[in-house]
Amino acid sequence: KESRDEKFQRQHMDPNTSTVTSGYCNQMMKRRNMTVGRCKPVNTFIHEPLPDVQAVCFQGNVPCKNGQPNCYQSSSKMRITDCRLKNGSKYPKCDYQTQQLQKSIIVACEGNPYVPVHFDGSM
Ligand code: UM3
Repeated sequence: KESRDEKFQRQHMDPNTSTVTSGYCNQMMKRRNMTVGRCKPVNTFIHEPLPDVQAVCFQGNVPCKNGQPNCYQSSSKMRITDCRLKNGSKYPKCDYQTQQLQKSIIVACEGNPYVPVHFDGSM
């Protein structure tokens, strides 16, 4: 079975892409199985090495959106792509807007080793 950290990597890690095209989200949301059963409405891909993203678990502690205490904000801006379902897109035709950004990321971390398991947002 897929672990929570494997799921985070499937949904959020794409270290080897630096420049994205307009079709990036449609292709990647499908390829990473986020269009199975429903279209996941919002999802962020991170274009930085995995060790740099894992290190965020030891950076600035911030409260998570759901009130839990185990979220962390990256001290540096990271290259990310936000995928947002377009208005009017209806399953199974999941049509996404692709937006490339450089922002500080916020992730929730769990376990031993202490690793990212959820993407909480960016700022
Ligand atoms: N989400 C992103 N990026 C955002 C905001 C939300 O990927 O900027 C995702 C993370 C959550 C989901 O999925 O939306 C619901 O909040 P996850 O817990 O599997 O990472």
